[in-house]
Amino acid sequence: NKLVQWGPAEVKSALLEKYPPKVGRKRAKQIMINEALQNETPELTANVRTIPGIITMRGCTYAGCKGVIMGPTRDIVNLVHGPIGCSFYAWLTRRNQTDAGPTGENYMNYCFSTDMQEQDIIFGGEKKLAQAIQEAYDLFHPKSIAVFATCPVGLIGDDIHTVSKNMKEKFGDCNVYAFSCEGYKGVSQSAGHHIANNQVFRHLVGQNDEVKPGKYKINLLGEYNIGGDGFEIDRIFKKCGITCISTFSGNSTYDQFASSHTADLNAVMCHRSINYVADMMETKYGIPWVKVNFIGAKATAKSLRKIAEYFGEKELIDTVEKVIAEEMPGVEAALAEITPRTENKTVMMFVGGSRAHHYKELFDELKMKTISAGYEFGHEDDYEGRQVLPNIKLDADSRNIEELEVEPDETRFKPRKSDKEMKALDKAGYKFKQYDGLAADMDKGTLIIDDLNQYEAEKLVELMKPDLFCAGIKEKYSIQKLGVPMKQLHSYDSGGPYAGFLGAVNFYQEIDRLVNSKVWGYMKAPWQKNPQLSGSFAWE
Ligand code: CFN
Ligand code: HCA
Repeated sequence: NKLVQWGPAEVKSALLEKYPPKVGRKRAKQIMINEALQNETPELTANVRTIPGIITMRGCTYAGCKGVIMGPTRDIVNLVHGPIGCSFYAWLTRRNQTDAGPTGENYMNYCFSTDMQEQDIIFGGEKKLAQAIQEAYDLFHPKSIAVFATCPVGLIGDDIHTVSKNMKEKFGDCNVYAFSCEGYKGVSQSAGHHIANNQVFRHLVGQNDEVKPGKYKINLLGEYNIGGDGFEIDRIFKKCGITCISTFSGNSTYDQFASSHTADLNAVMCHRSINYVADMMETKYGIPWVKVNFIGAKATAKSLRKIAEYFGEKELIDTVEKVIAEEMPGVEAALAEITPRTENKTVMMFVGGSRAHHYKELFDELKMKTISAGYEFGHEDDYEGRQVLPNIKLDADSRNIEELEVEPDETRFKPRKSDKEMKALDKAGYKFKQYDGLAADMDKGTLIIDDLNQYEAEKLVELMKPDLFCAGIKEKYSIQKLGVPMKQLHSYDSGGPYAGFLGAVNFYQEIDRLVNSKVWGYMKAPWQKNPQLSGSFAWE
């Protein structure tokens, strides 16, 4: 076992060995050997620009805005102003599912684009954009059209906001607005989440005051219905008698966003992508938010209890307990059957801004060991588990949100602050929100790596030989070629759902099949394993 020979410090130096000194010094700050002890926690740098030349796993700002936040909404026409490739890239590749029923509108299957050409870059694309908005309106008469900027739009300066505003006024019955989410902005897709959140809050939230029927009203924030996760969570909510007014944004509709301010509580699943909306709704409408996680059966039970506890009504608390008691035996039976085959297997996870943490719950349930993990674009709070609340200034009438889209300078931080440090910050007047972060959940001596790149991924696998590697499509085949099974935790390959109780069982079964498959033993041809012929070439 290589792990015995290679301690985390040796692995870290081996990862950095080949870099030029300056690059090595920068990357060293993003690779942390976890101490899992307060006061001893070393520092980690996150949310900083990827060094040019490095093949990052990250995506762009446009992907974070159009693909991630707005993509899963089914009855808004999402029109991309840019070259066709940008639209094609974000066209259902994320596997966000929807159910429009027999009569509901669903534009998710369409790929709307202005198909920008060289002449638009030279002469400007605003007229073409207005024409495309008109065409979409004439064809579908949607409630809403959202326009997304791609890199060239920002470079030539097309005023997408004025074009959208003019079209909105012209139509009268269709809300048109735009997102300045040019791909190059910020350091990752994270900036795109922020830009999307601000515009969703400005143009959608609070548009419909009609109070929906139902008890225990919540919004589920940061759930995108990948592989049908949201359907399983909806099933559980229904069973518990919890009314979900709006999901941001899995299987969502324009009207759900518009009336989301009528909910009593925001349950935040992916904090990284949607915390801005949660904070703005708390500031403007006084709706508090709690962090939840429906990945993992135990985490699901814990999250349901957290929601019930917020409402504090015996009826809900009892129903939630009854649902947990009904669902858990199936989960436990599956685990009893599967864990003897998965116990002590090792896994690495490098995904986005929350899944590397959320999925650790499922691997814990399978008794597998997460030996290295990290985010592509997580911020300090995603590692640390503590958010310093922003000082948001909201103008209630004009919905002016002070721009918060600025990316920070390089920040180094301790993923867990000591009590002493916390007290000092408290004294200085900082307000905090506390939830679980990745670092606190990782074992001592594990490697936490931010913005892992292709070179390091392959090196890491070579050195530590995990039983399973989890990341995205760009990593999939290079890892499999190294003879290690690979599970995509973005698109779930073609699987899912993995959320909730039924999703957890589904996940256990798939991981069992992956890590216990015999196929990996055939990676080396018999003559590579046991060379029987030795000889020399004639010219030697
Ligand atoms: S569905 Fe979410 S859970 S929204 Fe975010 S941070 Fe991406 S698209 Mo890929 S799978 Fe990933 Fe998270 Fe939140 Fe998905 S871990 S990278 S931007 N993500
Ligand atoms: C994105 C979307 C993505 C990509 C996934 C992957 C997703 O960042 O543009 O690399 O496999 O989940 O679809 O994160």
